[in-house]
Amino acid sequence: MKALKFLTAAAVAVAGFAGAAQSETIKVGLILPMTGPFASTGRAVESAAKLYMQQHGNKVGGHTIELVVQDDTGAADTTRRIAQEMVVRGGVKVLGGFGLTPLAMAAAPVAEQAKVPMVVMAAATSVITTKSQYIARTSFTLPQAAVGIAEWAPKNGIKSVVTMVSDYAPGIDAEKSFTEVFTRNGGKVVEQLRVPLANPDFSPFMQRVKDSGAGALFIFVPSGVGSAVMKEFQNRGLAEAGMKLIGTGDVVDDDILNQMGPAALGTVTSHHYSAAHDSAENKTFVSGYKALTGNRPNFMAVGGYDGMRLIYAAIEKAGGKVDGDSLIAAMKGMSWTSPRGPVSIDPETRDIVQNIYIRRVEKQDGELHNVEFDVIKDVKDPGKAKK
Ligand code: VNL
Repeated sequence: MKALKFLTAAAVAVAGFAGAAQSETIKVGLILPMTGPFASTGRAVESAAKLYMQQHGNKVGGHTIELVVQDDTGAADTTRRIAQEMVVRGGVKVLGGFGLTPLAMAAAPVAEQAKVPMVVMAAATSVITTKSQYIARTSFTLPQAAVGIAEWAPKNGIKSVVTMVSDYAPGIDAEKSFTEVFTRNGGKVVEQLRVPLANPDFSPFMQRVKDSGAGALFIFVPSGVGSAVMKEFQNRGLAEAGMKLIGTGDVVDDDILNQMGPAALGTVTSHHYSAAHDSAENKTFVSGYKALTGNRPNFMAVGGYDGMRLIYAAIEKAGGKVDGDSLIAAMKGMSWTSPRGPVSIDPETRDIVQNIYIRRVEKQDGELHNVEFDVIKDVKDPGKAKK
């Protein structure tokens, strides 16, 4: 042991003489909604990032990683102020987190001006990664997730749909891309409803859905809100009226799915992550996350876990350099096996390329799960092609 330590020290000294970068403490600053209505997203991303560090240690490429987490409470002006403080005074080398689209948009100019990489681990509107050359994403985009169910539904007896989305950027992304692909495949969208993001009351909207006589409701609500949707879907007797429930996977969040009860059974969604995904990597992830938090990881958690992985791998690949240009260059084209399946960072858009799975809520071993039954492989964000 002593000899080994001596050797390591000697190796570092030689590397130093050869002009290699000095060993540094690299601060990674996560900005997340840790309180407020979207605190579940902040907690999921933070826990998963910590799990990644627990499993992989805090030494990368000769450097020491230090994680700093700050709460923006879900307020965009706070996100921007924290981002500024972190890079100007806090010595943060990489920004991460970003629970919702308006929060990511507020921080983007800071990343751009400071030339600091910004890893979006949760927010999912297509346009975010176009706001700075320093942004990469490990979550997903709504167009990416929505296309799967938009293709599946018309082939499986669903011909007419009412769409219901939260009235802000990712909801509009989901509504547009679902409608476009569903219609192109012979489906008909009979009504488009937009529900306020803050304190939504779903009951009058559900009544309109019921009265529409459509075959299914397509829904997007952000992570954490699905239980309220399920409750109203049940209260208004929509399932009894023959209405199917489809959507992106945000509505059947794995961390709260079990509490949704029988109303959630049979819901078919398309998404990039299910806690029930059958792979060795996912089993390790799920059991580690459960041991750390007592709960199942959801799709927000996998975004945080892979976000840390991307940062670690970039630091390693950049060969000791820790400036923003070297790190973002290292992230481009990076590929790995995530708990969700194979993923890569598109070198042109810096957005994640990943499988989108079609899943149905089923009861297995007394618990509700999003059981994957079909897959569309290596999906790039379809939202980018049109811009
Ligand atoms: C966003 C998109 C947020 C999908 C979400 O949950 C979500 C966003 C907080 O981009 O604001 O599930």
